[in-house]
Amino acid sequence: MQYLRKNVWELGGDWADPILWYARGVAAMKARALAEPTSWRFYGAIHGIDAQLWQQLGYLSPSDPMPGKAAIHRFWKQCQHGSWYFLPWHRGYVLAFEANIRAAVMKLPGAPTDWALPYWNYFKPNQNKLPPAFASADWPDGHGNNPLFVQQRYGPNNDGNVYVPVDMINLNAMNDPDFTGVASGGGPGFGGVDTGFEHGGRHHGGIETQPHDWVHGLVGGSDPKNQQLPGLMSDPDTAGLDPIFWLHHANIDRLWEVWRQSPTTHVNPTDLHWIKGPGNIGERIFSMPMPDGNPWDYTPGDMADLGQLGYKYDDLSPAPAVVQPGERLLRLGASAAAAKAMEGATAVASTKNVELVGANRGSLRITGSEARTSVQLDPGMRRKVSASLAAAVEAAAPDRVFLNLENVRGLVDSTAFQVYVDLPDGANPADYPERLAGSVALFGVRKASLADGEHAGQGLTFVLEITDIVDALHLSNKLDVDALDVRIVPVNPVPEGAQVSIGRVSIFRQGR
Ligand SMILES: [Cu+2]
Repeated sequence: MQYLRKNVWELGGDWADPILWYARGVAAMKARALAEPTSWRFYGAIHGIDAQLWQQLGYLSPSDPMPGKAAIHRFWKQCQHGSWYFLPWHRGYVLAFEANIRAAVMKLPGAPTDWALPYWNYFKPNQNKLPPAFASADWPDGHGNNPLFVQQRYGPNNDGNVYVPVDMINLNAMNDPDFTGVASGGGPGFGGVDTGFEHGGRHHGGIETQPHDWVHGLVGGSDPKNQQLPGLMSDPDTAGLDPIFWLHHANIDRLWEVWRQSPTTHVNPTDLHWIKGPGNIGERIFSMPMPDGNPWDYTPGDMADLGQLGYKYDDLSPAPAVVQPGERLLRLGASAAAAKAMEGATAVASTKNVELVGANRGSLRITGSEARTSVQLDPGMRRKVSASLAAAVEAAAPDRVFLNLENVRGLVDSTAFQVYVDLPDGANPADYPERLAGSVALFGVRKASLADGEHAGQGLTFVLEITDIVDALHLSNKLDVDALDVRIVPVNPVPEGAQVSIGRVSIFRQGR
């Protein structure tokens, strides 16, 4: 049987059959005790669990019997973030969860045998609102206790109106030619940087930063009465408890397949270290509890080809492309043939020659509705970037340039901000969309800031490609400066108590 995952907004109604059956399956998993490996909360804990936070949010009571130690060690706290395992780990997690829901559904009278998880494509026009079945406290018959409803889902304005503001998310990562990123300041890659088992890694990959992290923070928000209490979706230790999590991750999973198929030069890592996964070097394996009571162990290699996994998506149309190097050449007046040649050139494996172009001085505290800093540019490096951009008109593709926000720390995961480069003094950022370097949501920042956490509180690092901005500055002769201004514009004012800071703001160049 091949299962078909469909768009949740195009099923034919707010409570179309696949959603109704999903709700019944969720209710069945929620009825099981925490200690049962196929229970709702056990599956949430596979992603992550913070006992104190779960208790504060009403998802754990001191009287809950816990699973055995072996089960906890095998299954809990597995989610892979800030890692090239982000995509394959989540693909297996969603597959196993879907199998458990389907098994629960098939025990009910009149159930379909081909139920598949719908996905939420917030990019499609008029589909950025939370699907209505998730927003209602009631079942379709008007009675309460709808298991898809979550109290702690606050939305982008922390007022309970849940939607994804479309101007805050993008698909830029779909144009990244490389799956694997560079941890030393260069491109984040479509899928993330080369790591071992990484439950909360520091460098978020391209598709992980945008739209993945953003949708988490925008949907979850935080409790308006206590901003340090996240909505479930905002924090990796609670995200798996929200039924919308699975539709968001089905969409991220779909985007991986869209990226892989178009263009055909996009390929998954062929590195054995990726294919065989962390278990192969003596680290934890990826393992999920299945409905028959047995664990299912998998490797990233097992997840690489959708055709082998027994399911597909109803829509894999390519994402709208942002400016490609070839278009840039046309813009500069090159011949169409030269531009065409350039399109192929992006597929060639890069040498990953990464160098620091400049950095700001000292740590930057983010409070209120704006923060500014200035990145000092090394004159020699600046000339190198300019020369590469100038030469690109006739020759090879130019350097790629990346803005790094290093060691971002804080206590509130729903914090999100937009990052602008070289805005004129006093300018309203909204008037300068061409200076928007990108946007960052701090999904996972609380854990990454704990001094006793896995990375000793070093925080998260985000990488935004600014090649186009630097290119435009170069073309208008504005790159010949000692420093570039960087302005941070939070979506909602950041309270002092959130303790958000950026350790260093830096710019790197990466040769093609
Ligand atoms: Cu996620």
